Amino acid sequence: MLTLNRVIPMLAAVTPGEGLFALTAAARITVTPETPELLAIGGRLAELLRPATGFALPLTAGSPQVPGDIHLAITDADPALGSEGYALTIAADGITLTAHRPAGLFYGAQTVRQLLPAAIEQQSVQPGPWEIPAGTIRDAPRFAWRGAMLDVARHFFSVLDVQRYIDLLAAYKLNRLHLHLADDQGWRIEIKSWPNLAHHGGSSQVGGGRGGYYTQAEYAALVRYALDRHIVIVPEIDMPGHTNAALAAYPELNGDGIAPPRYTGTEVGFSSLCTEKELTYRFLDDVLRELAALTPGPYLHIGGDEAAATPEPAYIRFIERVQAIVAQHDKQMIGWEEVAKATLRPEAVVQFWTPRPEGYALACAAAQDGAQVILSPATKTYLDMQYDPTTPLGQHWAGYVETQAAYNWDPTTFIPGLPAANILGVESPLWTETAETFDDLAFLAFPRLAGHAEIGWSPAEGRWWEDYRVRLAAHGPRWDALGVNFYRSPQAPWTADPKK
Ligand code: TNX
Repeated sequence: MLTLNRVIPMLAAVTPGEGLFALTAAARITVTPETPELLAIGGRLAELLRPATGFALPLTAGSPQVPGDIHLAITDADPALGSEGYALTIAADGITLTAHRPAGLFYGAQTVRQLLPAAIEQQSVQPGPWEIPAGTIRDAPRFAWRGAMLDVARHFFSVLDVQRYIDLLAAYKLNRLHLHLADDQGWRIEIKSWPNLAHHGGSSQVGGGRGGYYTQAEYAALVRYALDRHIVIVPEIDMPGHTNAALAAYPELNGDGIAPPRYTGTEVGFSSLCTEKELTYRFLDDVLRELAALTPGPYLHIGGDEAAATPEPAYIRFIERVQAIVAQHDKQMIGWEEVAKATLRPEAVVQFWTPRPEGYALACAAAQDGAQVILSPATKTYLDMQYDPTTPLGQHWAGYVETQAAYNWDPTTFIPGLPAANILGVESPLWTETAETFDDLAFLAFPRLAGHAEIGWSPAEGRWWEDYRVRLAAHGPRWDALGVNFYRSPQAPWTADPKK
């Protein structure tokens, strides 16, 4: 079925045209101006389209467009497209993609990919034809923050697994990957000044497996890989609670100076850094300095959730000291909603997760301090919630979250009294107490994450479930082609036809 109404996230504006564009063996991908960044974006589009088409799709710079080409250009003509928007003209004689900034071209290329039949995702040559109906598209995101969080602490995931997840996020125009790098069960990032964090703290995980950690070189490569796909990695070291792995590695961080055993269960709220020792703040200064040096993005996430083992006055003093350390390293602090118990600096970002009166109050208190709020309501965005009582993975402390429930909500009306101006965007956390393999991650994330991507990108007007579920179903063959182990929710009319 030839239609422009097949893209997730839903396009902001579409005007159908006459006829169609057919990608043929003669097509080239051209870019102007000739910069390494644009050549990289054009090159990535060519790499996506070559395996299934079998076409050469040579990349050329600066050359005038020949009929049949896909042309990518940065222009000043339409600054209203902003830093991530793009315009796309699809006509019988070619495709023209323009944007104000490179990120827009990257997202426009994802749209071209999705407008082609699902068979474009296959890794072997398919028959085609490779047609897109003519029309014009103008598309830009609603929210600046369109994120996913991956918990690599409860279970460790390899660099390759994280890269694969990044590729899927990029296909849905997400732009932040928050990595939950430390928790009770494991510490996952090499810190050179405190090496036992990774060596000992990294050697456990839920259920007692080997765990693991990223060397700084591996982590830097992940940051680069994500940036090449216009995704900023946001590192989180959770504190003062969720710290058993660090406390096991360095006994002096404990109030009593005695290291606890490593922890492989799934309870929360029992551990705390000693907030009264100066050593704790020297330790955090070292950790955050090394992390800041690995982080080109502006944010450091310090967790701050579920600190049940830290008395509240001590917790508040702790958060206020840590936010000063983050600022000394020229970063903006992000914390889970509990950090709003402290007086926050105006550049702070608060991540809402508890859809209960306390959570709403903390989000509103944060906004009153001038903070921006990321919405991660557990009842909608927690990818570790079971879809229904029969789901073999996940938990249900926030309820069951089926595909429609995950999709049917709006960030600006979700928290009563939170001004829209304080909403930075949406993020979908994937906690991994029950997820051990990439297939487990994929099953919990898809299809719900696609709906969250649409909530973060698409205009609220015109977005509705009955239309979405049909578009969603057409992504099933794409995920099949990519080997993504998605959940075939009974709520969407899945099809197996890769021509769709
Ligand atoms: C709550 S959400 C947590 C995590 C758990 C998750 C499981 C949040 C800030 N804390 O420690 O992994 O629930 O759903």
